[in-house]
Amino acid sequence: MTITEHEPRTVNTPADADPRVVAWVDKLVAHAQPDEVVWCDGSPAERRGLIAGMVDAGTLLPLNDKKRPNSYLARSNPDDVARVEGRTFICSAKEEDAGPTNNWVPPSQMRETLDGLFRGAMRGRTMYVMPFAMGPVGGPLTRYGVQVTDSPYVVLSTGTMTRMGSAALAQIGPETEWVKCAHTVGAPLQPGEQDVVWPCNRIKYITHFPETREIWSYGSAYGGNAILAKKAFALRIASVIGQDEGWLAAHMLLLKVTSPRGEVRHIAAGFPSACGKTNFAMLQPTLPGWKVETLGDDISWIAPGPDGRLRAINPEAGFFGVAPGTGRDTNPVAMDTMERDTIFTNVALTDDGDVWWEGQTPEPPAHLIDWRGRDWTPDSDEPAAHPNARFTVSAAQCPTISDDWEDTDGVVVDAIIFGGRRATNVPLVAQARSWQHGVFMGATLASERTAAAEGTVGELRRDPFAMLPFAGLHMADHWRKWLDVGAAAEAAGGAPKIFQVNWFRKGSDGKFIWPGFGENIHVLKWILERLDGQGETQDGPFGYTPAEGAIDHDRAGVDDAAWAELFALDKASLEAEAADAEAFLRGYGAKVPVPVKAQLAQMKERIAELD
Ligand code: GTP
Ligand code: SPV
Ligand code: MN
Repeated sequence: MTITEHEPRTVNTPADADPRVVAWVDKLVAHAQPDEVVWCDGSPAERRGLIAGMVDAGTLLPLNDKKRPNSYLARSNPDDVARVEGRTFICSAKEEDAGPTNNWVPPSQMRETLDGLFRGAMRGRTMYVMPFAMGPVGGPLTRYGVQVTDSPYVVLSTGTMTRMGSAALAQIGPETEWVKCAHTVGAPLQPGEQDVVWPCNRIKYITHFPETREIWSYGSAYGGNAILAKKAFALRIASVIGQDEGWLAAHMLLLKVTSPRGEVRHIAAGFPSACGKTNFAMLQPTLPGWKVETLGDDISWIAPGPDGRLRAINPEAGFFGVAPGTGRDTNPVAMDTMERDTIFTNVALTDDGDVWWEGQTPEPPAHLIDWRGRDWTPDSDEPAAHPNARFTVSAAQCPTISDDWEDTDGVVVDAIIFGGRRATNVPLVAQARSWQHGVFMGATLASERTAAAEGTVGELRRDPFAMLPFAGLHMADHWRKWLDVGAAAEAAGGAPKIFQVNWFRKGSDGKFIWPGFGENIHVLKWILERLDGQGETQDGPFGYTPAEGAIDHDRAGVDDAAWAELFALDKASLEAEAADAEAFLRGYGAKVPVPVKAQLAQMKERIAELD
């Protein structure tokens, strides 16, 4: 790297910043050549200043303050609307450590590429330096990172999604391991050049160096591409740290459920992107006496506690939730959470200065400005909001936030659930026969593609542990770690029980059979019964499913015929399912753990037994 002479106009390096952090930032400043450097303190005043600047620049549009106080709309460049999995790289020293599911480029080659891209990339812009904590500041499971970025939108988002600022910086001492996150939108400004509202670059690189705990992101300002604390750190790099240290980074929501009898259980659930994590985390039970509270909606770090039992924290501090499909009738808690102090991205604007998206109300307004800033009416051919439009809001604002969501030791995990979008084959709910069977369920998880990433929506793909785009290592090593961590927890007195759910099975009319959302409490209730060794079951290819009468489906508005459809087993399709799982596992080669292969053999035997 050639370091050119470069003096930014102003730099406000805090006196207490760890010299290693300062040295890393200085090097980046010399290379990317920003006009100014701002170390973020995370204060409300700083946030207000950033917002004012972005309103001036046209990046944020203030919403009607009477309808939605302190809230703003951002419209991204139409080329920058979701995570770019094809442009995401794991640059481990050895290719086999990235495994077959990741794009791999030798680290030296990628460093050379990034070196070229970052050179002068921040000219004409401000570089923000954001120290942040993943987890409550000072907690034993909490980790630290520092992200530099030239996007004030990313600063605002990171300030909501993490504990960002001086308190985090104060935790980074000479012995602290911290993750280096370098981000630029890749759009330097010439002197006097007018900026655009959403600077980005058509060239995009989201790159990870697992061994050195580094993330380098170029060209995008959207979501997981740019808020590096989230998927890049809390899942990709954290899965590697967990591999080394014996804990699990999981793409899982975390909730607390309380039964009418006052039993409290904590549940982590892993569903792929846009498959219902936020909704499940905020479930409003339709059954009286039941209560669900939210600890997290996307990521859980699961680690053995001092007693050997598995405990989890939500490393994040906010929600970056899918807007379309979120309405008063489906997720009133999310609607309440975003009543104020929320940043909306790529939703539609109403004539009275509020936001709208498909599914918010049954009838669309007669006129809107769509996510691209164009006039829209119900006759328009395209949706008013982008399908991956999102809201960014502090978790503390959620009315169902659980009082233990910031417990530094985490909460004991009683059950783990996997789920995906499956129109066929997969039953509404099944319990794994064992931890190993549960790991098999997670490893072979599949889902129909959604708009949260590029690719053809609706196409089925295997998404092991809902981590396909988020594992920073060989996926089979991740499964091995799950087997080991579970075995250790069992030896220490009990691992969580594992379940699989599918809210998305479709009938012959092409509609979802199960009403979902608040009615999912029926499934949670059965899961809690199973944790107590109650709740009648029958055994089958997917494990234990509820026996006839074990779930009062009539109360959920599902008649006997529809209920049977939710659990129907079609031998030919299940044989095809197992063959597909087998081919999928073969793709992972010799690293596939023997217990996972053994579970597949068992599944095939159970399918063969069907009539
Ligand atoms: P990411 O933030 O991308 O990780 O998504 P997520 O897993 O948090 O998904 P989210 O809860 O935002 O839901 C995505 C979509 O699934 C929305 O359109 C929801 O309305 C829909 N959805 C969620 N839960 C259910 C359910 O129980 N039944 C049905 N039919 N749809 C659901
Ligand atoms: C997901 O795709 O799972 C998200 C959105 O939560 S992003 O943060 O962009 O990855
Ligand atoms: Mn979500």
